[in-house]
Amino acid sequence: MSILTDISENLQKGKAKVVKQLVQQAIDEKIPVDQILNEGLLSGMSVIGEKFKNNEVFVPEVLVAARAMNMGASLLKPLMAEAGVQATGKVCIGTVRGDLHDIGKNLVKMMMEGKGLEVVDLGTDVAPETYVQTALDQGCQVICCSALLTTTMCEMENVVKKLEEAGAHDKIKVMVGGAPVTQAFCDQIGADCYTADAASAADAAVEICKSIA
Ligand code: B1M
Repeated sequence: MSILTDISENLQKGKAKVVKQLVQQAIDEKIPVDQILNEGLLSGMSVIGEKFKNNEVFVPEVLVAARAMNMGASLLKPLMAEAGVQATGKVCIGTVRGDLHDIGKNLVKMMMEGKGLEVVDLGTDVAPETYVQTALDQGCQVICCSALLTTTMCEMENVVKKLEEAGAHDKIKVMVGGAPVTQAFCDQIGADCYTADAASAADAAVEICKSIA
């Protein structure tokens, strides 16, 4: 069994310590970071996602898998940051109000830091005014909103509205993403950028920061 399959399978079993050890071993074996992430950690998480959807596993199993995912990903983070150059811009990121899912948000953050962006992490369940106030106070060029629930993605529109009320939408842009979010939804709410995955989100944020600077 390849080490990446091993990471994926142990993640599905929620064996966080083993996942961490295997990720370290993969790093030592010089396996590219994006491969460890995509073929090891994310592949395991997507199996759990499908099983959760089909009621084959339940919340506790998903939680331990998510913990294993975060432990493995924490080892990759500094390596991604190492590859990055000097700060290419500053963004704030969070999961929208009412939504506690943070795995995707953490991945986006990790990818952005890997691209040399300074990232202010607001965590989960973030109110629209918190995004906007943070961006204004801390000089962020981009507000990044993640949502995983169809019932919470509407909060993204409130972020855009708050930014407009503050008269700052010309200087600060809003990026949106997460499983239920689409380009059509992004256009509908007047957000500035949608990307489907974390790596594209990081590339897009760098481009936006460059265009604003
Ligand atoms: Co929840 N959950 N969950 N959950 N959960 C989903 C999202 C769900 C689709 C499962 C299902 O029923 N099939 C479903 C939502 C259905 C819907 O809205 N229509 C659901 C539900 C219903 C719920 C609860 C309501 C369950 C309950 O309590 N009955 C509850 C809600 C709690 C709350 O938030 N208020 C809940 C709870 C949980 C756990 C706590 C158990 C756990 C979260 C743990 C954590 O995050 N720390 C959890 C999990 C893990 C999932 C699934 C299984 C996996 C989500 C995930 O992390 N995916 C999910 C099922 C699934 O997706 N198949 C599910 C991996 C992650 C890397 O993907 O976040 O999409 P994602 O990020 C991607 C891209 O979307 C993109 O980059 C990432 C990778 O490249 N991206 C961005 C993300 N943010 C971006 C921002 C960007 C750009 C790209 O720009 C700013």
